[in-house]
Amino acid sequence: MRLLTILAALLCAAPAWAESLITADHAWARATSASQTVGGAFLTLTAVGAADRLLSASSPAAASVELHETIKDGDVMRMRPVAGLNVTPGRTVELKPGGLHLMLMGLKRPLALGAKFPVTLAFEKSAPVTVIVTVAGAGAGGPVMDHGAMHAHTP
Ligand SMILES: [Cu+2]
Repeated sequence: MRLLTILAALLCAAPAWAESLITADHAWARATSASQTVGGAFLTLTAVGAADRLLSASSPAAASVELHETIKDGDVMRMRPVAGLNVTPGRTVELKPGGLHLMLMGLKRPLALGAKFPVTLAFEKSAPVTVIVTVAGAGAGGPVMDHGAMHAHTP
């Protein structure tokens, strides 16, 4: 699994738009089962010039894409949308399982291992950046997050 993740990262290190102030790479997602309608996607963001802010994302693979953070609420891991994500020069922002991530809502079809799809990131200042996301294994990069826990309440 770990190897797949590294492989996915290497394959996806495509350069972003030359004029963009933001570099996005190591984009990957987790494979989903046929019954899943949401999926997590992960990548790293680096500001080359001035500070910027990731405002939203979109993809033809899903009805919508939300920015999520994962919080620990007692013993329950929950996710909640965030309005935006600051990207500061010299500091790589890592979207990863159990932390910040892109949530693909309303998947048009399951994310199959090895499949690729584009995600376009919209920023406050920079031109939009499109990254190609490669689907890794369902358990890649950390424990599988229970999206059903999103609206869970601690007992
Ligand atoms: Cu999420």
